[in-house]
Amino acid sequence: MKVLVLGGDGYCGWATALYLSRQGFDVAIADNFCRRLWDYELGVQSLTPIKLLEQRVAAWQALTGRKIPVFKGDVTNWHFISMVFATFVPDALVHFAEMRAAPYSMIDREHAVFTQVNNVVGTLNVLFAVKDFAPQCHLVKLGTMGEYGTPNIDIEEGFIEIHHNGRSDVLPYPKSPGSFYHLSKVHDSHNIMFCCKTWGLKATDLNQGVVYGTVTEETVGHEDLINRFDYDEVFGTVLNRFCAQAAVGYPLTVYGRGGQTRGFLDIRDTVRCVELAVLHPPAEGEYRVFNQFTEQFTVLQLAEMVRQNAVKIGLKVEIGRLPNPRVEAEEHYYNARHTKLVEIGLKPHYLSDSLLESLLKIAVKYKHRIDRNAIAPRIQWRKTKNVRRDEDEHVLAG
Ligand code: NAD
Ligand code: USQ
Repeated sequence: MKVLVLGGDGYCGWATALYLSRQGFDVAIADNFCRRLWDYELGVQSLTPIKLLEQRVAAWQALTGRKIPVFKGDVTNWHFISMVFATFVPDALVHFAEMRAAPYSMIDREHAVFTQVNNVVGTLNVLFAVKDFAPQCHLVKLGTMGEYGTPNIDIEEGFIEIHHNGRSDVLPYPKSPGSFYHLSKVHDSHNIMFCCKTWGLKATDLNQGVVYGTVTEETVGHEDLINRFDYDEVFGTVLNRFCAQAAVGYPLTVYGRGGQTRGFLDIRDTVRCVELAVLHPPAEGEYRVFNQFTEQFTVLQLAEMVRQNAVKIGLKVEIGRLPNPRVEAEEHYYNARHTKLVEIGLKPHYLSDSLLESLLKIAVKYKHRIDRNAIAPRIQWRKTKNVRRDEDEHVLAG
């Protein structure tokens, strides 16, 4: 089966492309490397040293004999994406190619507009490309648990039965996202659902929780295959950040009261969930949603787990408490259903002491690459003007 991985140079995309290739799928990658450009813009880099995509796919071919063709270009460019589809004609398409950092989307008007144009226009192009070039292709789209927000009722998998004035219907679950980025995913979901209904496309929206870890069976095979590990305030996600902070003795950055609860999963489960979705396609015209996470934690619980495991390997760790730069509930009800992927075969890797210890050891191994100035949160959700790091440094220098 031919699977096109859009965003295959990124954190989830690279791990997924290799995993699917090893499972025997014919994989191609498309990416425009904007993620690497955002590192330059923000003045940060992955904790782990990652190689150029050319080196990565060459190393994979040398190691396994499996070739992964690469298409370089922007999904928001119709000529590019239509050329990719006409050339590769995928049976399934895994769409990771979006700007995925909530803080980046909240920097200012320019970044909010960029995020929504990049994500919403990119996905619209993908939908038209499927319709025009590969109508049988199954679109597997990465959404986010953050589309739902934190309502005071149980969260269902995409749809909820509503009884109203004596009548009932099954309708999309209400959305209450918390950033311009999360909003872009809601807009995508509506567009995808509409195209399934109108054109008979088939799509799976994977509402993924926060991913942690960096190692998969494939990426440990050779140093040229190493995956990225973000720890900075913009692209770093909470558990990976806490591990990097522990490695350099930086007090763990718990925002606000720390009762924020989210769904989490190991990157090894991300790649398996995508495979399971690809292997079990929906019917023609069907738009379905899977909630893709394995466990839920509060931010404070994670900080405490990191602290305990860090102490075991001789690190001194304090839990810091920072004013929350975001506008979000800091203590709330959270109970999100996540059974559909388990029903089709997911066997979760739960967060364990051994996994935390190995993540901490990776962070310690590369701690010389950590810039402590990239850790503190500067981007504010509230109505203040955000100052970018380069401007900040300019102001300080002046
Ligand atoms: P990432 O930023 O590491 O990777 C995204 C990749 O897409 C990058 O290589 C980037 O260059 C590419 N890309 C972005 N816009 C593009 C465009 N217009 N044209 C071509 N390439 C483009 O992000 P990630 O962490 O791998 O996330 C992948 C997807 O999974 C995103 O859609 C994200 O919203 C979703 N997701 C991620 C997480 C997480 O914790 N990392 C959690 C839930 C959902
Ligand atoms: N948080 C802290 N301290 C930190 C970083 C984060 O307390 O140093 C808190 C945040 O305030 C938030 C929670 O941890 O309450 C999660 O933040 P995050 O940055 O780890 O994750 P988030 O911004 O939600 O975004 C990430 C990915 C995004 C994906 C999302 C899944 O970057 O692409 O969509 O996780 S979900 O959270 O389910 O929406």
